[in-house]
Amino acid sequence: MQYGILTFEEPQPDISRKILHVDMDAFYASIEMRDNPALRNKPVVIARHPRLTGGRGIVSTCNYEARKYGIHSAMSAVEAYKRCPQAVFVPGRHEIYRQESQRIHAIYRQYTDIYEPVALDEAYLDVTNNKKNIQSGTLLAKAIQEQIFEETGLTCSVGVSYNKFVAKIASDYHKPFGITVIEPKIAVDFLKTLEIQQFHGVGRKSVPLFHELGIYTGEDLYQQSLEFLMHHFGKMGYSLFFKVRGIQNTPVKRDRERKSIGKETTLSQFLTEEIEVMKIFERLTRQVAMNLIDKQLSAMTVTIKIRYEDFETVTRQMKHDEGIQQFEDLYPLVAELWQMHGHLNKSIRLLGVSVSNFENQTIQQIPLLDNL
Ligand code: TTP
Ligand code: MG
Repeated sequence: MQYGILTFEEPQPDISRKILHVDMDAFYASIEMRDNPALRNKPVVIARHPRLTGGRGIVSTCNYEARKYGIHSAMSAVEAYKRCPQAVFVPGRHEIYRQESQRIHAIYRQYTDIYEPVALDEAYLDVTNNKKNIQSGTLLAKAIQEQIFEETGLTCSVGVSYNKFVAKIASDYHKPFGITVIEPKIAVDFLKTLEIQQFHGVGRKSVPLFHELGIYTGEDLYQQSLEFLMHHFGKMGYSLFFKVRGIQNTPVKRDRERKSIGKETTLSQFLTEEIEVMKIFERLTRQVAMNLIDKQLSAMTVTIKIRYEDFETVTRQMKHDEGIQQFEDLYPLVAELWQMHGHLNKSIRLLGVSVSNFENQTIQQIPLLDNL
């Protein structure tokens, strides 16, 4: 098969699997409405009121009523207030959101052991061979949706397809409380109808770049050669070329199989000051710790990565006797690794923090579930 100057064997989608993507509807906001009926018919924004924070603060999410005013996640709370002054601002209760997430994960485990949590409210399930012996993806999706509703009072939307990418787009297609099934034979036609920003991985920043190149829809994307997409978008272009053809064969990864969790950042301005380095390490460590908590994992090994201006790259790791999950436990180790192995004789272009060597999790989950 010829794509521009690059030649490949004809790639084939793997259509042997049945994958569900489950995503809770307005997750934090729905929990708040469930627990406080007075909020139910009002626009609800999960953020501290801008009056209480001197204007700082970011919207975590909002209910569907508030979305009618154009409010969305990651917007400043001040902007949300401008768009809808009568909205009720509710500060987040993260411990409760985590507990609900645990309950939902316990439901997934009744259907399959092959599930991959992506965020607190979102997971992929491989149900090709499921514990309920239900063949139909649609019936499975209905059963999970109903069980989650009965046990938690919360609604979710489910995408059903043969790969993770299509299932994720499908779960977003009919929200809230929707089920969207995309069979292999209609997948490419379905993908062609989408807007470019609906392709997972195309971030807000890159949308204008696609538009400049005349790519507005899946159909436009489909018309481009692999060479062209790689030239303009590198690795993302490569992956999109196949995704728009319905090809994405990465399996649903069980957490147990996950080898490491990490975050790294390439710095637009090289670092020359210790205080800047520590600030970045702190941010990366926070993100890694959040990820560990979301996935209910504890790690025994911590690694830092430093890439200097001349591309010399140093990775150093430290083992700990017990599993670590919290930022407060992780950060001192990161700082120590930096003190022992880092220097600023040259400026720094990239920093990374990762954790690996996970402890067995089943033991940790029992007390959490018992509390419910
Ligand atoms: P999402 O699934 O992106 O959003 P949602 O569940 O609130 O709404 P939707 O019905 O569109 O799926 O995120 C899940 C939760 O993660 C969300 O309730 C709050 C939190 N979150 C943040 O804290 N910050 C963010 O920027 C985003 C996107 C989500
Ligand atoms: Mg959601």
